[in-house]
Amino acid sequence: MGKKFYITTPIYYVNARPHIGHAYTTIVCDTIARRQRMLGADTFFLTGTDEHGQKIERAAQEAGKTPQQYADQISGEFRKLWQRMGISNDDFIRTTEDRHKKRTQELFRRIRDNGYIYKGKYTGQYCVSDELYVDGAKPGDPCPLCGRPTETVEEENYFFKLSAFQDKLLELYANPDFVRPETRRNEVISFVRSGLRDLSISRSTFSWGIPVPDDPKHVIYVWLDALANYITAIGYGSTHGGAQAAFQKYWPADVHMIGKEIVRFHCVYWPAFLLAAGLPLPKAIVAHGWLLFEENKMSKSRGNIVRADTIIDVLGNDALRYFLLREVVFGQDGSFSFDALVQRYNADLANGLGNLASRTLTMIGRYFQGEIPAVLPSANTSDNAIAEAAQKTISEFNALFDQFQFSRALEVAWGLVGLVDKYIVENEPWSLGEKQDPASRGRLGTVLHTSAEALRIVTALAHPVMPESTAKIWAQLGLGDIRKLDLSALQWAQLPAGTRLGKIEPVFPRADKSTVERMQKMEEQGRAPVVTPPSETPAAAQPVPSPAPKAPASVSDGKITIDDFAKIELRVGQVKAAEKVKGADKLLRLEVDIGTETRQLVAGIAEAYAPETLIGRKVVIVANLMPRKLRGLESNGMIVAASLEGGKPVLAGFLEDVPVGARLK
Ligand code: ME8
Repeated sequence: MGKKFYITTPIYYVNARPHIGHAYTTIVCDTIARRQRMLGADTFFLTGTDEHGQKIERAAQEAGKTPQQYADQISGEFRKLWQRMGISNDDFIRTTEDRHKKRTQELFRRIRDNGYIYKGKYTGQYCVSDELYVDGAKPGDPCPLCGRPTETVEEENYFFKLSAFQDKLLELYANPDFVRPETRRNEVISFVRSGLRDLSISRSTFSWGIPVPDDPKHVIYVWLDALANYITAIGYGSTHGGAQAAFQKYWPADVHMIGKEIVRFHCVYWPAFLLAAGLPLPKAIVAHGWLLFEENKMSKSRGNIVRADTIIDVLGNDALRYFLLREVVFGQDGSFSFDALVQRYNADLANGLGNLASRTLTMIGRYFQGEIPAVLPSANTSDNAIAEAAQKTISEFNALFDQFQFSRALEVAWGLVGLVDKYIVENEPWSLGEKQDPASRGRLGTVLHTSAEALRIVTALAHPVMPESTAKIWAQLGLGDIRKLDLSALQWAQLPAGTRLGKIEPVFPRADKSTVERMQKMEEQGRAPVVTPPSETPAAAQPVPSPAPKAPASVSDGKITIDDFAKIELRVGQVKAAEKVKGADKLLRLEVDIGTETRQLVAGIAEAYAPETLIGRKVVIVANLMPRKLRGLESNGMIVAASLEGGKPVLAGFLEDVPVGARLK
């Protein structure tokens, strides 16, 4: 066997039901794990739930349940969702499992035996929401991570000699791959440089946790308990031979994937615990940004969550996976919106890959009775250009993917889809198909073979991202089970002529206008009814996936026609009233006169503009946007602003005076 690959997600707290923020991390890891398996690595992918601590104990109390009952319920929801989403995790660890408790105690013992634990008294501030000791804070101070008020804790605790590891940790960060991306690495370095105090690693004023070995009045600090999952799940501390072998094989982890808010725990505490225990360190800790919804981090406490079920019910698993990897620039925050999801789905999947598959395969069906035709040796430069572009796509895609640049990698692969679309339009196979002379037949075969080969390559590359639909396209290409593909050997000119196509069916039916509204309604109602995904609706009800090769399809290279633009109604409006939206730092509620009526709009510009400065100001608004609810307020249109990376939005305006209601065109 070649190399091994071990990847983990954070283990999620069971105080809240899963949302697409959790799904994002899990999908990213699933995609990486699938790709590693296809490259031949002996892969282990771990996820699970974090079930101890004061935060969970309190959430259970509020729900009128015991912590165990509560944890069982929510952990079950996570597991069920991952199954539904086809997540390929090799194990699911719960910190309330016996195996985890015993092995975590073993880790505690080992650190203690190595002389890094002592008893002391902690008096200070604690944030229950982040389960964080806030060093140096005074009563009433907010938590530096979440901003909530901290609580004063005064108790006898066990302390970990974190201060002993300051220099060693700084040496570790010298390796640029250890903490990624760079911004997070710098953040960690400056935190550690500012000085490390010893860390309390037990609590003694509540009991929902793993007892400290030989002193059961204390429970182990929930972050030590939680971080230990990465080694307990694969057998650390077990006396069982099989488990020990698994630990030897898979540890250290190749990637701990996390959200940026838990960098400190993973990049400072965790390596220090491992160093103290004399264990090898993970190879990389990779932190991604947040998924935002309605301008804020999606989280249960803000109440602005979107559940994965809603999207899966309506557009399917692969649409969600593709959207999150393509739309969010990995490492940065990314906004989620149903509009953007449906737009991407239609542009890249229905009209992009789906249309390429359906037109290529339909023509092979029609002109070659469903058998991949042979390529004739040709001096035609357009064929060679596709071959070269495809080879280049493979190497660029792989390099970008390995650097966690998923969005760029997909952009590159879809660039090939665009090129092949253009190639088909230029070579007009539908005209060649009408001629019977041998030269036209030969040329037709070459064009369709070339298109099918490029389709095969994009499908193979996209498989880890969209396992379900690419498996379908692969089978339609007559290539059998895509899971048997060795991705490391993928290259141009591997499609055998004479391959019989499978049954051709649309893979990404177009999402119609009502799709956004349907998903919004499902979220508003809170509980998503299961509706049939478009791919499973009866054939008669399905939108036709443009199989008609007679007319050249429009080339989707990101350009729109003047008619497309005309659909957007941009108007001059004047702000009549403006106020902050309660509980949302970035939102303003505006009343805007657009000539024919005064509209209510909710805009994410509160950090850039004080409400009173906007009164009377002329702005540009998108007047025919479907209404949507933000923070319970209906927003009827969108204000146009330049959006600056890392900066504040700047409103569009006019140098000359313009009448209210004037249309921009
Ligand atoms: O922190 N955008 O658990 P948690 C992107 N139990 N990712 C998000 C997200 C969002 N809006 N919301 C959540 C914990 N996540 C601890 C971890 S690990 C030893 C213990 C993802 O339930 C992201 O990966 O609060 C984030 O780090 C994680 O869920 C936090 O999950």
